[in-house]
Amino acid sequence: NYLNIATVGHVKTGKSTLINSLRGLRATHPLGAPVGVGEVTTEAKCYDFHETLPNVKLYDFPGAGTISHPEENYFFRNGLCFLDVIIVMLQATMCVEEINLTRDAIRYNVPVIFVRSKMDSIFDDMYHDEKINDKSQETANQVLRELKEKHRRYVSEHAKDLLHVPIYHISSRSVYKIMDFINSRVYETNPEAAVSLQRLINFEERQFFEELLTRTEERLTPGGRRVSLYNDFPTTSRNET
Ligand SMILES: Nc1nc2c(ncn2[C@@H]2O[C@H](COP(=O)(O)OP(=O)(O)O)[C@@H](O)[C@H]2O)c(=O)[nH]1
Ligand SMILES: [Mg+2]
Repeated sequence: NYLNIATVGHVKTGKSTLINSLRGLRATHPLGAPVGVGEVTTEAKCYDFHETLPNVKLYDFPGAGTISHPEENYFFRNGLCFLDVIIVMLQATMCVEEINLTRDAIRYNVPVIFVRSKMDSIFDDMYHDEKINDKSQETANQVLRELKEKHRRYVSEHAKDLLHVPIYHISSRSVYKIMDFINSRVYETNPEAAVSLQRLINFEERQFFEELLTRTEERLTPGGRRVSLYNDFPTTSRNET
């Protein structure tokens, strides 16, 4: 009995990179998902998540087919019944495809999590465009609040029924650092190792993780114990968003 988590969304929204970063695998790793490639098939690829979660599988759904071609959306709809969590990767503005897809998923009773990735590069761009004066955690928190408010207003206006769907703004670069930390187990012998993680600009990686693992737990161990990956997750969050 497997728990199936899928990333879906337009091409280049960071779906494959998110899956790789959750697995702690670089794009060049033979078992990693190919990154930065135009997608031509409608076939989802399946990956193992983490050794402590052997029943959890990650599916990389290609953007083309699941999002752009209405007739091929049929394949996705058919696949929906075997998915347990869908991560819808958003761009700067949410399009009708993402809205329809999310409504489909909800209709099939599959929980959806919105994710906007690449926050590190969005943050960098804002700095270079002089929209922000520094790259501190406080400024990151302010940017997060503004983006979340913007998203809330947009959804209120265009898809009010989706207001309850959570959104997390993350950087897969940060997810890599966090997963490397967890997988190295360095913190068992060296508690100071967490300090370098504290210096990382946090977007909403921790909140995203918690959401993902809460969804995972609900399906894997209803009313049961917390999965071990969660316990290993270091407290890096300094943001109060
Ligand atoms: N800076 C930054 N780049 C990212 C991030 N996620 C993905 N990318 C880059 O965005 C491009 C597209 O990513 P990919 O995962 O292939 O997107 P996909 O088409 O949705 O699977 C690649 O060049 C990635 O290196 C991120 O969190 N931060
Ligand atoms: Mg991809």
